[in-house]
Amino acid sequence: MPILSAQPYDYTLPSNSQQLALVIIDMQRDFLEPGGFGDALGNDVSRLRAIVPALQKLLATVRDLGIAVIHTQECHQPDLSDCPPSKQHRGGEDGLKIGDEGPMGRILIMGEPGNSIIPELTPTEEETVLTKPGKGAFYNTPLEDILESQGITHLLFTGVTTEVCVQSTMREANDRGYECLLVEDCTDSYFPEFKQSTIEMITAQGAIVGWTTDSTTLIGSLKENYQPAMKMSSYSATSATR
Ligand code: C5J
Repeated sequence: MPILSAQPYDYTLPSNSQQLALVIIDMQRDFLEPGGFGDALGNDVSRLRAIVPALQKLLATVRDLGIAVIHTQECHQPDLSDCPPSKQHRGGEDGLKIGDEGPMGRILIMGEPGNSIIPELTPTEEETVLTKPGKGAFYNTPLEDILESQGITHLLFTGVTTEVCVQSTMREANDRGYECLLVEDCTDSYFPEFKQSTIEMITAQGAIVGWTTDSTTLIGSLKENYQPAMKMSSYSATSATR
């Protein structure tokens, strides 16, 4: 089994890359751009952009190797039927609430401009895009069925924000038996100290929730241990449809 240098100790990658998935949590305009949900809650959204180049490099490697990619988007139905009042009414007293009209459309509503994934990480047609009403990506979504049907056992976590949706999803995955690895320079928080605390909580007590590493180490190990996916030539792609 391929071994990856990680904290609190080495992480064992699966021997077959098809058992692995990159999970990109909520890299949507709502959290990274002014006028979205993150901004409405009073956060400095600009600091989250720093992870984009590292995440782009990791995504490119994962795509080359044919590893599964799952993008999530935190959002609600336009009629808010999947948004409990307890969630809708939270936030600062003056700021926009979920469902209110903002500069990028209705806040945190499915299909609105602010809800789209940032252009640098636009999903391909083969990748899974999962809309989720909760902070954790397993709550009220088909994620577990999707992973089970594809035989995925190991999850690489990235995205925002580290201590909210990323950590919630990683804990849900850990309880379901997945081997979870957080990529430290591909996740961030509006609060640097919360990111650091999350890393410490996850890796404490012998990886009680999972492992962490950095994208350079991960990319090196993925390239060393897995073969690039076979790309269909235009000739065979055409002939396959005949
Ligand atoms: C938050 C998230 N912070 N994606 N959502 O409300 O972390």
